[in-house]
Amino acid sequence: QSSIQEILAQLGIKSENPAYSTGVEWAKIGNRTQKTIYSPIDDEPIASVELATPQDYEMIIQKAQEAFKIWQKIPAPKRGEIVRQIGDKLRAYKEPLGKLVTYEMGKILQEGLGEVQEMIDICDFAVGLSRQLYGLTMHSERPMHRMYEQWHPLGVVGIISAFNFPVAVWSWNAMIAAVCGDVCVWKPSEKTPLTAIACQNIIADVLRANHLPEGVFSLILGDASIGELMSNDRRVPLVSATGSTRMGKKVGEAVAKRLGKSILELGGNNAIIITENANLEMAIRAVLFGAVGTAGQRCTTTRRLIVHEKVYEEIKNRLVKIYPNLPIGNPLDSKTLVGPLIDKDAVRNFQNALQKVQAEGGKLLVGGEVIEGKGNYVKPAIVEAENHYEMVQEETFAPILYLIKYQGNVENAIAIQNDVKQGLSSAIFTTNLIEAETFLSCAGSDCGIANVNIGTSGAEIGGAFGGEKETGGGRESGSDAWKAYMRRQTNTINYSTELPLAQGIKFDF
Ligand code: UN1
Repeated sequence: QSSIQEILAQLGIKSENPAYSTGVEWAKIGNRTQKTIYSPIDDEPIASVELATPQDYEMIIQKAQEAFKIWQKIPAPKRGEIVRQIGDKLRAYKEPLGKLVTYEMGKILQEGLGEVQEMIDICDFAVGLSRQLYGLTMHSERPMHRMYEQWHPLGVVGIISAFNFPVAVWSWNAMIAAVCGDVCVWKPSEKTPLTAIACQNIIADVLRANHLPEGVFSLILGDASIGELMSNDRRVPLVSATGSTRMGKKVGEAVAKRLGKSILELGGNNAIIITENANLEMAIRAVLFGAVGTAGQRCTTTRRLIVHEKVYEEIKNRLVKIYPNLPIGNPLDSKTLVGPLIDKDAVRNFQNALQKVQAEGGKLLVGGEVIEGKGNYVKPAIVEAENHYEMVQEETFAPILYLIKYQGNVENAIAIQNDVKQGLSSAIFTTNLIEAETFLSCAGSDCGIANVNIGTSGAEIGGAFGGEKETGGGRESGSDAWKAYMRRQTNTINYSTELPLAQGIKFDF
């Protein structure tokens, strides 16, 4: 078991000499506020970082703009080659980086490593994509005219990421943006700057080896004020933000005010429907990973369980039996399945939500205790509730599962599942074709992700990731999500010696 100091050293982070971003040329100026990062595992300090000032921001944006001039002209497949090298480096650093994710964020090591695997996978995806940034050709209505579209890079892309996936979500944005010819400025969560510095170090190495300016990928550690600067900055044509709906509304509003583009990946209130035709073994396993995995801190976490009355008691009894035996503890221990929450605020939010939902009539079936001692450990809770309760309508970023009973046909379950403000992920467990297809139909789930016999969390990078309603509507990662990182240009070329007008308009003089 390597110590945190060894891991930091492997990733080029000097903990004894707090650095804003080790290895980044523009990190060496000014007096900045220092922030110590404590591990949610044991409340021990890991390292300190310095937070950026508005002057740092200014310098970084200027460097990014300069880098864009170079980067946009490099052919896309050659940009893909740089991303390939980043993917290789991530493979080499998977172990220490995955461990640092666990130390800093608290998710179990399997998930820390899984997160780095997502980064490696998106690199592979982006490398292939770098040769497939296809535009269409159309048939012109005019003779001897050619019409087609091409996709050009946008410029500087601002990425605001959350603590819960401190590195993977950035990579979905950054690697796709990079092959598209954009340069990225990344503002990670203030709670998880160290993993971000580790990534920046890895990337800086690759850029240096290829004689490229580091401004192609920049990192800025700061608080919400930096996100605000970015959102209001016309030099940042696209801001991609992951986090709470409250934060997303602020970013979205500021970006929209200047008619910029945004990709918003905000809160979820994800449900699993279990019908009377479900394979209950599979359903239970999916519920466990979805509800208590990552200690309930994924945007795709299963927050509501909508169960048919015929199987309700069985599901409830089985879960209530399993929950007290969940291995909660140090996320580095291979037997642990539930690690700590990110910080004391998260623990308080967990307690408050449980208190409020009980005041509304919710019945706490199991869990809900805070584990005394070091670290931010809680016992995942199940609450029997009704969908309209205020707390059930909210996303509490903690392991609370609301158990909701439905009667009659699957349409009733779907109506409950859709009756929230958020629209990220959803799932149904059924072996009945009609129920499954109804759930996936236009009259079914209103979420960006809808699964059959798979839980709500743990999406693959190959699909477009994101959701509807207050989840923000953005799509990241796979499929054709890349199009949001580019601007489309329609080109019509006349190779005749006439000048015919479209729509047959005559305009002779
Ligand atoms: C997030 O929680 O912000 O689908 C992203 C999942 C992961 C990503 C979650 N692939 O659970």
